[in-house]
Amino acid sequence: MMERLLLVLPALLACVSGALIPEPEVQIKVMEKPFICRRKTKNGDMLLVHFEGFLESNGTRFHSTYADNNNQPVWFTLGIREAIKGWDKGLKDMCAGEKRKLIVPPALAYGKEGKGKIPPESTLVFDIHLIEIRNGPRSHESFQEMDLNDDWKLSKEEVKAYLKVEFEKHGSSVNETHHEVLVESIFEKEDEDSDGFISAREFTYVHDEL
Ligand SMILES: *[C@@H]1O[C@H](CO)[C@@H](O)[C@H](O)[C@H]1NC(C)=O
Ligand SMILES: *[C@@H]1O[C@H](CO)[C@@H](O)[C@H](O)[C@H]1NC(C)=O
Ligand SMILES: [Ca+2]
Ligand SMILES: [Ca+2]
Repeated sequence: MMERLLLVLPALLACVSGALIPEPEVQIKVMEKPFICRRKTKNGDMLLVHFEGFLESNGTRFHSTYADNNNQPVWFTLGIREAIKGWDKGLKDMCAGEKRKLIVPPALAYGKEGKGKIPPESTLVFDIHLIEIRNGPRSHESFQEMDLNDDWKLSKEEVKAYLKVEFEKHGSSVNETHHEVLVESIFEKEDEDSDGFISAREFTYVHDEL
């Protein structure tokens, strides 16, 4: 009986304190919104962003993609804790071309430890310009794009055709042998029931790497 109680106690406490202590929030200010918004960001999307990050305490800039990254924006996948929690919370429902200012409390940034130029318990301010949104590799849209004959499963030919286009998009030359090997290794991992196709379920299922 006591053991059981000990097991549920933490859950109960979490409920109670959750009700009393408000979750830390990201403050979002929309600075600029484009006229046309074809789609808004959602978890799993890949976002190309320019950004500058400042310490709220004294305004020191700790990073800028303009100044510190040769003016190159960076890719970031939304909703998978790739950067700080504050970004996952603060960059949803955003349009390409939109500019936002995020004010991120330490609990959603680098917390008690801090990181590099960022001291412990720092509130951070980000100016973020979203340049482009792309479907993440596991999105529904990516699957439909790859499934050329709409039978809700991906054949090796379909995966190969997709890789070819992706490689060409990024300016890499296409090496047939290399692609065969790549496709085989993808199927080894993703085709769980080994029927020679990647089903929609097998595709969407997120493996440990995320
Ligand atoms: C701002 O604060 C950081 C961290 O405490 C410190 O390293 C930096 O020297 C400060 N800059 C100015 C201009 O006061
Ligand atoms: C293609 O890739 C394979 C293995 O990755 C490599 O051995 C071969 O030399 C490559 N061929 C060309 C033409 O680049
Ligand atoms: Ca298919
Ligand atoms: Ca399968």
